[in-house]
Order: sequence, then C-alpha cells, then structure tokens
Amino acid sequence: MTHTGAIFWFTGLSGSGKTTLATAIANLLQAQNYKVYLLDGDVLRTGLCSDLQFSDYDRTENIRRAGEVAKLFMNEGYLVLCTFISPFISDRDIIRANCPLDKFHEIYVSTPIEECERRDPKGLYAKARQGIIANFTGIDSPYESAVKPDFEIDTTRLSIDEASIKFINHFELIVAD
Ligand code: GGZ
Repeated sequence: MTHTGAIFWFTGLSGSGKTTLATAIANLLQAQNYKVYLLDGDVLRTGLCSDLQFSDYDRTENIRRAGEVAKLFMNEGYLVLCTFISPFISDRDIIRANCPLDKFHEIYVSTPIEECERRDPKGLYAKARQGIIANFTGIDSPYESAVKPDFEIDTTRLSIDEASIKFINHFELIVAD
C-alpha cells in the first residue's frame, strides 16, 4: 500500500517492553500491508554502533546515528519503529527537529523502574546493583522521562496486545476494509 513514512520513537528504560511492544505493533501493521522497519538498540549496537559504549557521549552518538538511519527509511515511505533507551530529551528532540512536521512521534514506554528491575530479563539490573556493569540507565546513569510524549504506554497496566491496539487506534493506522 502507499502511505508516507514516519518515525515512531519508543523511549524507556531497559526492560520496559519497548522491543516487545514495537514488535507486536510491527506485526499488526505488516498484516495491514504497511511498509514497516524495526530499528532496535540491541541490533544496532552489534554492527553500525559496535564501537560505542554507554557513556553519555556514546549514547548521544548512538541516538544520532539511529535517527539518521530512521530518516533514510522514513524517506522511502516506511513506518520506522525505533526502540532505544535514548535517555536524553535533547537527543530525542534533535531527531524531531530534523524531521518534517508531524513525522516524528515520541512513544514513552513508562514502565516504572521497579517493574523493569523485577523483570530483569538479561540480569543486567542485578549486575548493575553489584557494580559489575557501570553506567546502567536508572541505576547510575540518568533517564530523562518524556515531558510531552505523543503517546505513553505503561506495560504494567496493559497487556502487549491491548497496548498495540491502543497504539494503532491512537495513530489511526487501521485501514478500513
Ligand atoms: C543501559 C545497557 C547497558 C547500560 C547494556 N545501560 O534491555 P536491553 O539491554 O536489551 O537494552 C539495553 C541496551 C541499550 O541499548 P540502547 O542503544 O537502547 O541504549 S541508549 O539508547 O542509551 O544508547 C540493555 C543493554 O543495551 N545494556 N549495558 N549500561 N542498557
């Protein structure tokens, strides 16, 4: 189908559910024949951004590169779902400022840190608490919450299916039969 591209930028803590949620949404959108591209922090960090660590400077550079890649896909007409902690408001705002009006949508996955730490799917919070990992977001590295996100999801309040539908309805991405 033809539609114009856009960026949906999911920001939130490690373990907040960004990737799970964006993957579920991508599947729903693909079933509607949208051109969808999922850009994930973990994946980018194995290749394009493998030279970067987790200092503030490296995170800013990571997000800058991710934003540039997202724009390339957006300009080809893709709905680009980007899942990065992206802890700094200024980094997220720069991407918005570099996009045409109404093409950048910030999705704040606001799952509280207590829940993210309880989930701890990769054991990273435990390692951060033990001092094995330094500069861990929410522990000894900052996370700046979205102030006026275009959409907010707390995955402790909604199931992934419910959140995905809510997202699709909010952005009016359902195609009428
Ligand atoms: C935060 C870290 C860290 C530190 C490794 N701080 O939950 P995950 O595992 O799968 O996702 C996290 C990922 C963060 O990469 P991003 O590119 O999204 O980060 S940023 O936007 O801040 O540049 C986490 C893992 O990497 N991870 N060490 N110290 N997350």
